[in-house]
Amino acid sequence: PAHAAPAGNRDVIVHLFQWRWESVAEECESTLGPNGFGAVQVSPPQEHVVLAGEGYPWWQDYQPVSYALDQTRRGTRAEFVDMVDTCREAGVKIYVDAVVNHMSGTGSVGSGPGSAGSTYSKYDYPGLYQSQDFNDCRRDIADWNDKWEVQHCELVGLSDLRTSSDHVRDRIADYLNELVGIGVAGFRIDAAKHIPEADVQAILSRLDDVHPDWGGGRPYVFQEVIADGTIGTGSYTPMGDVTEFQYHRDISHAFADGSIAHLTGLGGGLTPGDKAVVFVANHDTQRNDPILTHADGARYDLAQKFMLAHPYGTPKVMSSYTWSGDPRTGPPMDADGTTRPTDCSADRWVCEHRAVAGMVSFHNAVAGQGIGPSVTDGSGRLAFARGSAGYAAFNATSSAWTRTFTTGLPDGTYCDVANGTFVDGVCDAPTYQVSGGRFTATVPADGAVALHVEALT
Ligand code: LAG
Ligand code: CA
Repeated sequence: PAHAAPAGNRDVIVHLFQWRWESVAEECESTLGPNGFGAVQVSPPQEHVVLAGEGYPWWQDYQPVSYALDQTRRGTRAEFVDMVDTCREAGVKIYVDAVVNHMSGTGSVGSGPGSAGSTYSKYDYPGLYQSQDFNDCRRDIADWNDKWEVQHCELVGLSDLRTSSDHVRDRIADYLNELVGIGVAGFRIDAAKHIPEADVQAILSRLDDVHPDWGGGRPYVFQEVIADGTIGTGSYTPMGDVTEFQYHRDISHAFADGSIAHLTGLGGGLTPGDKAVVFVANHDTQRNDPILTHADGARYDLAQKFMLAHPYGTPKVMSSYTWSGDPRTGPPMDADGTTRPTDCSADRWVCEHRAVAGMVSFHNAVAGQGIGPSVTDGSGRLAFARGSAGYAAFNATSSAWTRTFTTGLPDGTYCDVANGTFVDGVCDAPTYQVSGGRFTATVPADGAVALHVEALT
């Protein structure tokens, strides 16, 4: 690789939502590896429905019609394999979004050739699943307070797999193990709450160990569980990590409201941090229930930077594309619905992960350090130490914040990784002098300053 991958703990996930495989590979080499990202969550790689009549929406991916990897709107199987190899060489894992609760729904077409040409209709996927492989409750989930319904009826009309059956468990495991064989290191389990816990357990127990470059061992798994009074994250933590949606609501409201002074305690009372995947926004919340998203600009970037500075949870950074009006709008695409390569300075790609790339180095450098001491100034400003390894200040107000901060940092000249990157010893950001443990900074409106011991210039 062109850059030496930073050593140490690398667990930060970036969701390159809807990116082509070749674009993910380029980003691993140019940006993700050098800045210390741990993994990319890629969009679902299995064959999916093709909904020309609806303008090729992004959510085609969440309606599998076979587990063929060749091909999706994002590229061929060969391009997928090349992406996994290229990213691994750059020190970056690939986590696949595994859509295994269901197959297709009725949608605008109830049958058809899928993206790789397979014939199918709802409840009938030749050579893979037939009618007996789907649960008997062939209607939408109606009573979300009834756990059995949530797990055995249909989520937005999607044919619900009979995951209690060995045949279904084996086919899902075959699919996931094909990906592990290619070098995929982990999975997001889509709609995990809709799969009975024992079925998730039975599927995961069939998985092979990951590539030796990742140390062998079980694939990393995080389960999408939108906890409610009926099903909590604790039901799924025995099988792996879980998404913590309350964290998303807490951090997003705090930054949206400019009320962040209390956030040293963020995550208290939620899923234990070593089991929680945390995020400011995801591809669903940014559409269905937006609190703070890429559309909010600097304040949103600030929240993602804070997430990377705070010790709770495994951070998942969002990388989006914009749409106007209809949230079903797919990514930049050709006339036939094939996704276009990402160009962060063109089309509708936002690439907000690049604005926070330097903070990934902060997250990695301060791993294992506690939070504090901290200082505040009103409700919109908060600064804290991460032991003697790092110090970060956040200003969620519309005016600059100038003060002298007392840190545990050794004296020296530090790269401000909140406002640029530190790669191969090169600081592409302002620098600050720490002397006697103290430094004076002007933290910009809706901005941050962050110093750590692995970015001494
Ligand atoms: C998820 N997690 O549990 C995904 O994060 C979410 O993005 C998926 O919904 C959902 N579960 C199923 O995997 C997305 C769209 C839905 C879309 C669905 C299937 O948000 O709007 O449903 O993917 O493509 C669409 C239509 C529905 C229709 C359904 C079946 O919007 O009206 O009933 O397709 O035809
Ligand atoms: Ca189910």
